[in-house]
Amino acid sequence: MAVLSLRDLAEVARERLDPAAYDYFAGGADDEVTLRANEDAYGRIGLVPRVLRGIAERRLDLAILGCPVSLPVVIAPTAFHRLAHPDGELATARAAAAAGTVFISSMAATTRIEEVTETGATTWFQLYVQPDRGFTEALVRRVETAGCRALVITVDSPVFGRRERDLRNGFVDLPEGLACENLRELGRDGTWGPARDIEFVADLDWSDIDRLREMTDLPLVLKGITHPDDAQRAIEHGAAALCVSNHGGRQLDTVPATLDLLPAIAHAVDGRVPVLLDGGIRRGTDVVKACALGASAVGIGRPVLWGLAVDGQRGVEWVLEALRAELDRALALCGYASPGELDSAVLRC
Ligand code: FNR
Ligand code: LAC
Repeated sequence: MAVLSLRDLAEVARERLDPAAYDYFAGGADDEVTLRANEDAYGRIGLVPRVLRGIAERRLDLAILGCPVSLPVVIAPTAFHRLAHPDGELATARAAAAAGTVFISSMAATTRIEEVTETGATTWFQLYVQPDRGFTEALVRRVETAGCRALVITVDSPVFGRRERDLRNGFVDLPEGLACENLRELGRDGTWGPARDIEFVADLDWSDIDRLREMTDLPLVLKGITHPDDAQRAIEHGAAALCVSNHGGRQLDTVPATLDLLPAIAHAVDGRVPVLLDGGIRRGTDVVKACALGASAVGIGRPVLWGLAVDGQRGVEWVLEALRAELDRALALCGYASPGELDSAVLRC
């Protein structure tokens, strides 16, 4: 099959991957209502182009939290890249560097953060605050030293979502030989100890964000904001950016599509900090719609895993270049010169 789109690529990845790994990557929580809603939301909004504007060239580049990116698409944090391809997060990071965008490493990465940043990719680190506060602080120091440029705190996971595909497949842990490499501690003898399990912390509250704010000078991105009041509080507690996310439909099911949540959050934020969005981005026109509703940039999760599964670094580069070409074409057809110029005038809801 000729692979022309991100959706084609997902089909090929499904054929290549072990079925349980595929389901872990593809699946969502409970009835997967949110999982479907994220993608479907883009089909419900129309684009109304403007004509004869003489836009010969488009500019897709911008800076987010001081990090230059060549397009408004970053790599959302996803776990276990070595389950998709032996090169794992190294391949993803190299693809991000080649395309000129940010790689957000998951705390549940199967490659140490130090090896990821050595690729030269602009890297942000996604953190699940752990109940062992000493461990959390040591990890923050580690990612600072490794050269990460921002800390992305995932706040939508006080407990773990229930993924019935995984329960059915008996997918409860990583296969032999793979581990969450950022959850090891360096022993006195200079060797890395065993990897801990990630714990989900139900008593996390805003004071934990304050503590992190005091702990580090890295910009904090709060990921998993869905309510405008929480967006407001996040800014009051020092967030440098927000990510509107429902975790790709993997945590609380029936949360609305992120595209539908975005306008109220953009309104509450009122330009004070950049707003990112992830969930269901599969086309350049999706990026146009998210930017028109107030996102500075979007994150992609599963498409990166499909690119990795099909062709490692080259597969991820293909995903980013396909989105770049689609976004550029969509902007030209809409009559806009850059994503930053888009507003709701281009939409028909
Ligand atoms: C995720 N996501 C995620 N988020 C996070 O903060 N830490 C993590 O470790 C993971 N792990 C993870 C694994 C897999 C397999 C998926 C699919 C997702 C959520 C991710 O960052 C993002 O919010 C969604 O993936 C965005 O939706 P799309 O692009 O996959 O539709
Ligand atoms: C997931 C976790 C690891 O969504 O965030 O699978």
